[in-house]
Amino acid sequence: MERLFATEKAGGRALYKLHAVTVFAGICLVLYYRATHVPAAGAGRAAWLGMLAVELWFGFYWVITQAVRWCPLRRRAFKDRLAARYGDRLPCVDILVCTADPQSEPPSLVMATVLSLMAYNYPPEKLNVYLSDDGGSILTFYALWETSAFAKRWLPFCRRYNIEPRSPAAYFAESDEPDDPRALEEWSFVKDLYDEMTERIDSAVKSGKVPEEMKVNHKGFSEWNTGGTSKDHQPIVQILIDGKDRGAVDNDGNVLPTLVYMAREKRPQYHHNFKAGAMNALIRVSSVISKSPIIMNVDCDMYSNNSDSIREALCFFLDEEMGHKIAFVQYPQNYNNMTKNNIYGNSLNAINQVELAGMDTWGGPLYIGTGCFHRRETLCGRSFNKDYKEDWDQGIKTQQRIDQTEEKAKSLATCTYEHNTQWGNEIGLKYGCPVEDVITGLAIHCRGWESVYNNPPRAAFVGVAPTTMAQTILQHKRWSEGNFSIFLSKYCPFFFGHGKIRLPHQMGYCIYGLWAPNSLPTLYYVLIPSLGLLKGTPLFPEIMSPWITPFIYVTVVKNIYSLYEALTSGDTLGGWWNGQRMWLVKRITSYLYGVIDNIRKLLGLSKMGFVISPKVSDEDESKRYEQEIMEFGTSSPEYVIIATIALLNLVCLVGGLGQILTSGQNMLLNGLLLQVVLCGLLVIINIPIYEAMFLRKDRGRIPFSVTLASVGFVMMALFVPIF
Ligand SMILES: *[C@@H]1O[C@H](CO)[C@@H](O)[C@H](O)[C@H]1NC(C)=O
Ligand SMILES: CC(=O)N[C@H]1CO[C@H](CO)[C@@H](O)[C@@H]1O
Repeated sequence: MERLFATEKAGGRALYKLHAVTVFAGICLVLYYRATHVPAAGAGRAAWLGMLAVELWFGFYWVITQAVRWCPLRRRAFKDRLAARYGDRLPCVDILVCTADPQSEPPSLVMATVLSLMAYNYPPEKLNVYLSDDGGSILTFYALWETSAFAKRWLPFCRRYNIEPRSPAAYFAESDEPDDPRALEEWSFVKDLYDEMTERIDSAVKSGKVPEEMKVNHKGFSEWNTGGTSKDHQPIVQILIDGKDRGAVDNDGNVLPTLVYMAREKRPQYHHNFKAGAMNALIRVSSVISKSPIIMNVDCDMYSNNSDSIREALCFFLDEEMGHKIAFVQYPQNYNNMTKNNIYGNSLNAINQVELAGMDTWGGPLYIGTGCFHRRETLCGRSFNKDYKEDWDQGIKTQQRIDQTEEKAKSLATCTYEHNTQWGNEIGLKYGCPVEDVITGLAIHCRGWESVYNNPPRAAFVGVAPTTMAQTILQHKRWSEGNFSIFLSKYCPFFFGHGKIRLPHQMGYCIYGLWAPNSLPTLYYVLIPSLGLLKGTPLFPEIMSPWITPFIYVTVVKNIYSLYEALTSGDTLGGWWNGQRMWLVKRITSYLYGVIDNIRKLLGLSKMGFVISPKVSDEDESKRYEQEIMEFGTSSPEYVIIATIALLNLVCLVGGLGQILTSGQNMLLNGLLLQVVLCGLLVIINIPIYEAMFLRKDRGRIPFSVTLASVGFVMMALFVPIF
């Protein structure tokens, strides 16, 4: 029988492996040189030993990253074959969306996402969309109510003209007016309806009030009469559209997908476990309303950019040969707010195109918490068993009264429901970690399942990238901190995965687990050689020494390869260069904070915090983002670190070169040349930082207080007797 998907090996692997072997040999030579040329006691001995330790770490981390580059896979789904074989006899799908609160995630943005999900090219009676509102806000409920009405227009419109993408916000922003006058009429009509709805939602959010007549006419709003707050309220479950109700049809008379609003109970005395808690409540609530065998989960700011994604995902689950092994199908995270040269290095291209595809070779990509299709059974703790047969027809067929269903669902969304159960541990998403998704995926892999990475040429899900420095640093702090805390916990992939998943798969997980500790060696490498240059202490081989070759070879080849990887993944040359700068910035800020917070936690000093990256930014900021000007603006400690490192390297370069030139000794230059090059590169890559400190006048510049503090730190560093 013809397969429903194809697996292809990425090309050029022999060449890649050859290159990797030579780089590895280079690393070994560098380490051998370091270990055998330690200077005698005195000046640079400690610094030299530090260099040895740092290069050992970098070498080790480089080896870890090879696991996913060794032989990446590409998957291709054949949805035509799926259609030919199954027609519309497809499983039901529950789509779970979580939103935090109407201030950081504007409801109109969330509703565009919800509409794109309702409009999937999929039998609507088999589609169920659930929105969890952790803000417990009447505004979000009101927005969803408006959406359920607008969907009656929007879904037929999508089908009639087969439009893409099916998020109205994205569609009307991207598409041109149709030429055909009849189509134009409907286009304008639907666009006006959408604009009016968005305006009503936005003004309700702005005033904080829902129109009075709405409140009296629809019983759902009475849930908010009890005077609860976002942190203290009863569970709320409202079925806005019941797909089993034959009366719920769109303007063309087609059934509508089920649409459910949920705000789980919140009480100040109970910990709510952030997004994982919301997801688990949704899994339970959906189990009494639709109980579909497939659960899809997506962030509220990530709309569907391809209405066939569900069908593509099913090609993997329903494949006769492999399907029974697959627990989840992960799509990449794509952004639509990228500037051309990607100033904050946020494209995730290398992760999307190379690393996740490389994980697929060894058992499957990580679960990244959005754009993912799961089997309900595996998410609820089932272990892999080759004899297990999934019942794809399962789903709820009984015709219970809607208010009875809602009552039952509410009882599953209370604060105390999970007490003395395995929820958050063996069942559902795991608690206690800021990247609950990764740890959940790891546990699924360790229960014997595989996962599949589907990265079609046309992005399936599109979200909003961080558009400021602060947001970027925050996002990476969360990721690096969370992954490092997994590494330090009993879930460390090397131990937890031992004997359950393959070694390269464990290594793939550790690429992210070890992001955070990279910060310390990187700090060392951008500080000590530069200071050595200023004080005339050589830390690299002399220019005429043959030992200089492996240093240059490893550095040059590694960077050429990273450039090649970036260009073939869709970055520009400028984007790669900006990515290198952000690589440095992230390592000396986000990752450093990730390490510090984990240490604090180990010492019992602080409880885990969770900060939501705001998705709204003011007009000035947006303009600078579009012009690719880095945004600072506030006096945060992380900017002090960035400014200090940049300034220190400038001082060391100028001072060091000055001494070399005035001393007139070629000897000195011979020994320090690599340090001049390293320090010089750091200065060049930091040019935008100097601009933000000294030249720019706009509000996004580095504040004077930060510059002042960094000058102070640089002075201190110059007087510390390290050498
Ligand atoms: C979304 O899909 C369209 C085709 O409808 C495609 O041209 C576009 O590149 C996709 N968006 C992203 C961000 O990839
Ligand atoms: C939050 C944000 O910056 N959104 C912007 C994303 O990009 C589109 C188009 O480029 C803008 O219209 C949004 O304002």
